[in-house]
Amino acid sequence: MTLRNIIIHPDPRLKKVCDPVTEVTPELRRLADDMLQTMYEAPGIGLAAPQVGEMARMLVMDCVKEEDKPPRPMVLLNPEVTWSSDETNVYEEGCLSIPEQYADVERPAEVTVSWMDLDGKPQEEHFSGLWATCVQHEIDHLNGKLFIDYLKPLKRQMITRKMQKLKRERARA
Ligand code: K1U
Ligand code: ZN
Repeated sequence: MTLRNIIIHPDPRLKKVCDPVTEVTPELRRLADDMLQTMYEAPGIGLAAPQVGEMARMLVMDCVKEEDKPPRPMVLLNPEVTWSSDETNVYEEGCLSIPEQYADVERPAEVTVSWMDLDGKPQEEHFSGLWATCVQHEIDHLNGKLFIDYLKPLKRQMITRKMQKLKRERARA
């Protein structure tokens, strides 16, 4: 397994709509392993393929926070929200592509998501709580959308400028 570099906003790859996965290849399985390892190491609770520069509709997540519970690594290919609740939830979101910036985002509190697994089989599951927030945040990444796109323009610009500064500093180091 290889740790992948996480792309930092602003970057055109984070604004693109990703391509559907048509075949589960050994390379795709390797990417899934790499993404899970990269997510756990960050640490994070989710990661979408475009965040590591791969423009495929694939995400990984594990929202188990309790240390006494077993981890639940999930890999979702071509995920789609098939139902969302009218009830909404506000969660202070972060993003591994926008380090150390957090903001409240309102989303449906519960969603049903269908996807293909790494065996090529269709799956469907109902998500609530942090899992629902995370899966929606990750599906947004596959559609070129970031959590800051839900914020007022001024706040979004402020965060973008901070990230431009961070990238300049990292390039110099
Ligand atoms: O997609 C990403 O950038 C990952 C992101 C997912 C996410 C966080 C919060 C709400 C929705 C989606 C992260 O994992 S940011 C890091 C984070 O939230 C976290 C890190 C360690 C422990 C617990 C949470
Ligand atoms: Zn993110």
